[in-house]
Amino acid sequence: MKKDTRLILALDVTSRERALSLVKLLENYFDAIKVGYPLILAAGLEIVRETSTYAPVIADLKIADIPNTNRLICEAALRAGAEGIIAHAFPGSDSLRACVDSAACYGAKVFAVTEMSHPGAEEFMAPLAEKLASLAVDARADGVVAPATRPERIKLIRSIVGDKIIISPGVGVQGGSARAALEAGADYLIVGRSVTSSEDPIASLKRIASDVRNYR
Ligand code: BMP
Repeated sequence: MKKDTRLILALDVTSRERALSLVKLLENYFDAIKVGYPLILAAGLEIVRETSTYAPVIADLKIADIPNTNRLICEAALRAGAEGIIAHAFPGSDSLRACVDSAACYGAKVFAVTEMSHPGAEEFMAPLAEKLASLAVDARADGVVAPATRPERIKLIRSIVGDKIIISPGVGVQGGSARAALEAGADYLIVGRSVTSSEDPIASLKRIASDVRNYR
């Protein structure tokens, strides 16, 4: 995954046509596409392959099951062309390792969720986030997901994961700032609705891209 724009487009739309028109329109302005349940359930897993012709696709299935089921889910997404997988760390090291092992067979990356970006994540996830980040390191995940809405937590998680890739959602609609997340140590920002729901998606994405450029 190139690190050029440092932006990952969260393609949370619910039609194949809208998804493909957005990625065609915006393809020069992001480094990867994140496809999750809203689009896969609406358009089918084949949408992973279709969108992967524009940029590497991270399948955000937030996989959280026993190791064997995790492996089966990963293999389905990887066979469909995903180059990255998002898995939860909380089911434990054996479950996360099943994802890492499956991804390794396809040369793909695994990102483990540490603390999510929404307010409710403070109830259960935040108190465990440091342990989840360590677990991601021990399981040899390639990277972690950490909240742009709480840059101080990105900083803390960076101190635990070293040079692993940090991808950070929560910029824009959820209130996070691109600059603060990058300063705290995020490698990539995940941006969704502030672009996909915008009347002018190119202008919106360019605005965020210029925040990223100014940060450098
Ligand atoms: P938006 O920019 O529209 O808020 O979208 C953020 C994207 O990142 C969504 O796809 C959401 O599911 C995902 N996400 C998140 O917002 N917080 C997390 O902690 C983890 C996520 O994957």
